[in-house]
Amino acid sequence: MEVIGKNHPFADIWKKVQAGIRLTKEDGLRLMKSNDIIALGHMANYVREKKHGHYVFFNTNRHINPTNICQTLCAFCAFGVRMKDPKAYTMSMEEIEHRADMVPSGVTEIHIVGGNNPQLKIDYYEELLRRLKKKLPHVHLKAFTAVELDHFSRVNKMPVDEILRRLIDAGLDSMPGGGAEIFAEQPRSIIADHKTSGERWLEIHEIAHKMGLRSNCTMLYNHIETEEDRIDHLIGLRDLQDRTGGFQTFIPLSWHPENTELIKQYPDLNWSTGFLDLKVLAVARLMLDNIDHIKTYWIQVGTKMAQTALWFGADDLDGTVVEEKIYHAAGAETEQEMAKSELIRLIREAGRIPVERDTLYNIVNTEFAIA
Ligand code: V47
Repeated sequence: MEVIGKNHPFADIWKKVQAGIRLTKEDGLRLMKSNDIIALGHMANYVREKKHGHYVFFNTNRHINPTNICQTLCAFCAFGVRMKDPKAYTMSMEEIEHRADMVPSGVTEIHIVGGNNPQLKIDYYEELLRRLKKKLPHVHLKAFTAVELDHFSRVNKMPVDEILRRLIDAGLDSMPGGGAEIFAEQPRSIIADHKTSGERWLEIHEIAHKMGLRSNCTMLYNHIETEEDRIDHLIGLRDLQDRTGGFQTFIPLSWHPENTELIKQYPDLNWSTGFLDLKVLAVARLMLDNIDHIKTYWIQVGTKMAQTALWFGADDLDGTVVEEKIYHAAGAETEQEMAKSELIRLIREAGRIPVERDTLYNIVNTEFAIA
């Protein structure tokens, strides 16, 4: 039986998807407002398999969060704290090097993000990258969100391109996708007042792409955003990708409420549901026709949803991780790390083929694919 027959409400959209015709804002809104999760999944999986067949990419990575001191203190976030908070920390160079010493062979990426700490100047971050590169010359350093780069630019009174040039010289290889949250001004001014605007976030990624860096992109959902805000956000990413081609992966991130100011202001908000997670993922896969990969982050959706996501548009499963702090500060009940063998098991049991990649999607290991 056909999932989307000629009388199905999405028959017109399904035709476009099969013909590779770009979906409009109105199409996106219809999809986002729908509860027909099977039809959404069917279309998203079609696109996902057309691009990547049965492959699921994963990488072996580590996270380092050098400081949790943050002057931006977004209401949705439970990670950043004030300087005088008893939980405040900033890693010394010795602590950073110690973490590098603990990195086993086989790790190909270190993901580095932290709070907007006003006391740390650009030389702290240059030194951090230099020390990591010296100890781990073959490991890719994916570091600093556009929001952090904007902060470095203000603290050091230097334009972002100069900040980026210095960080690239010190060992920066690419940028993660955090900090995008939701671009629409109204919800952004509530969940992330004082944060870099959506427009500026996009501008900084554009500068980075033009300087030859690849980056990722994200969207934070399940807070006070509307369905239209989500579609506008995806279209904002798609428009930039048309101009630069620099985004590698989109990662939908559901908001976790615990220990946040936002849940105090909006006590009716709640944890995301599996249904919403799959819907946002599938619609993103359908709208972002020019972004190659869609990542599911097991740390935040949980391993069971992450596995299911591999049939709803996701072709990438992040990652071995180790020492995740941002989501665990906000109540995530997932583990803080996963063995590579477990990642492979999850992918295989979903009937997909695991392929280990590096940050730039070069294939590191296909032994699993042919096992
Ligand atoms: O920007 C922070 C989100 C992001 C909360 O680029 C929260 O490969 C939910 O961007 N509830 C950081 N979300 C994580 C991130 C990321 C993760 C994995 C891979 C990549 C990549 C990027 O986490 C923040 C924000 O959007 N966040 N606090 C919270 N309470």
